[in-house]
Amino acid sequence: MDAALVTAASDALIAVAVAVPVCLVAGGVAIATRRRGRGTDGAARSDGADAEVAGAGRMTAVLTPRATPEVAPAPTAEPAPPPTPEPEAEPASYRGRLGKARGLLSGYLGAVRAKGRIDATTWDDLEEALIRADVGVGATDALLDDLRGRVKSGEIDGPDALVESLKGDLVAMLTTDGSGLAVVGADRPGPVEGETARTVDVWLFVGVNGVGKTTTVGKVATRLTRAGTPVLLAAGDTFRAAAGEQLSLWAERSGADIVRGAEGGDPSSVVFDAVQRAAAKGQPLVLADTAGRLHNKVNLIEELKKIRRVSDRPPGHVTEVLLVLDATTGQNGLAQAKVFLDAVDVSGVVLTKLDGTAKGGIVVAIQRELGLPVKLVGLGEGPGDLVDFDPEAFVDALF
Ligand SMILES: Nc1nc2c(ncn2[C@@H]2O[C@H](COP(=O)(O)OP(=O)(O)OP(=O)(O)O)[C@@H](O)[C@H]2O)c(=O)[nH]1
Ligand SMILES: [Mg+2]
Repeated sequence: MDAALVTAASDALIAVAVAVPVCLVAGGVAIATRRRGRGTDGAARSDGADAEVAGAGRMTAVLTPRATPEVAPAPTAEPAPPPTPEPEAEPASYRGRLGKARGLLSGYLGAVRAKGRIDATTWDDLEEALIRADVGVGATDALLDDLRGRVKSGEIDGPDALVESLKGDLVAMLTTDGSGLAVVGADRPGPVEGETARTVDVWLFVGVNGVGKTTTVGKVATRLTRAGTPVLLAAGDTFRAAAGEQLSLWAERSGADIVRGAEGGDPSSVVFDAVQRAAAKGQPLVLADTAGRLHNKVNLIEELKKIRRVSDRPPGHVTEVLLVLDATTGQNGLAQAKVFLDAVDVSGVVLTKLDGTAKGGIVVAIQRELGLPVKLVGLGEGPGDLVDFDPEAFVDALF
C-alpha cells in the first residue's frame, strides 16, 4: 500500500468513527424532539379536537338536534349569578367622624355650662376653645362680641343659653350661598358661531401636595357614577410617577374611564385629550387631578393657569375649580390657599381630613377669610367618606 492510500483509508475510518455516533446522537435527539413534539402537539391537537367536537356538538345541538341524536345536546348555559355587590361601608356622618374636634370643644363648653353663671372666665374659656379649634382670631372676636351684646341686653340669661346661641351664630356664619356643586350640564354657554359646542363640563382639583386631591377625585367619581352620571378622569399629575397609578385604581374602583399621559408629559394635553375623548364618547364630565408640587411654585401656578385655559376650550367648559385643603394644617393651609386664589378662579373648597383633627373650626376661617364656600368635606379615606358641607350637621357634631 502506498502512503497516500493508507492516509485515505485512515481518514475514511476516522470519518466513519465520527459520523456514526453523531448520527446516533442526532437521531436520538430528533426522535426525542418528535416525541416531545407529538406529546405537546398531541395534547394541543387533542384539546383543539375536543374543542372542535364540543363546538360541533354545540352547533349540532343548536341547529339540528334531532338529526344527530348520538350527540348529547349541550346543556343550556345557566345565567351567571349577578355579582355580589361589595358591602357598603357605613356612610360617613359628621357626628361619627368629628370626635376629635368635639373632644376639644366639649371640655371647654362643659366647664362653661357647669359654672351656672356667666363671668369673666366664661369668656376666657369660650375664646380659648374657639382659637384652639382654629376658628381664627377675627371670627372668634366677631362671635364673642355678638354674644356679649346679647348677654348685656338680657337676651341670653345663662350659660346654657349662651352655648346654644354660640351654636346658632356658628351655623349662621357658615351658611352661605353657592355651597352646592355645579349641576352637570346645566350651565353651558350657548354655541358661538364657528366654535364647537361645549358638551363637556370640567372640574379641576387643585392644591398643594398631600392634601387629598387624588383621593377626592376618586371619591367624587364614586359618588357621581353611583348616581348614574358617567365621568372621565384626567390624570393631570404627570409630575409624580405614582400619581397616574393611584388615579387608575380609583377609576377602576368607581367604574370611571381614565385618560393618562406619559410621566413628565404636559398635563394640559392630558386634560385636553380627556375632554376630547369625553366629547367623543358623550360623557358629560371630566374630573381633572393636578400635581401638588412641581420644581417650583411659579411652575405650578403657571401650569395650573394653562390647564384651566386649555380645559375651558370648546367642547370643554370649566364649571368648578375646587381648592383642596387639608384641615389638619389648620391656619397654615389658609396662607397656601391664597396663592391658588390669585392664579385660578377657585369656585369652592374641599376640606379633607376633618376626621383626623381637632381643628374643625378652620371651616369658619376659610369661609370668612377666603370668602369661598366649603362645598365638600372629607371624613375619611374610603370612597364614601366625602359629604356635602352641611353647616347645621357640622356644628351639631362639634357640640
Ligand atoms: N383621614 C383622611 N385621610 C384622607 C382624606 N383625604 C385624603 N386622605 C389621605 O391623605 C393622603 C394624601 O392623599 P392624596 O389624595 O394622595 O393627596 P394629593 O393631594 O393627591 O397628593 P399629591 O398628589 O402628592 O399632591 C392619602 O393617604 C389619603 O388617603 C380624608 O378626608 N381623611
Ligand atoms: Mg395626587
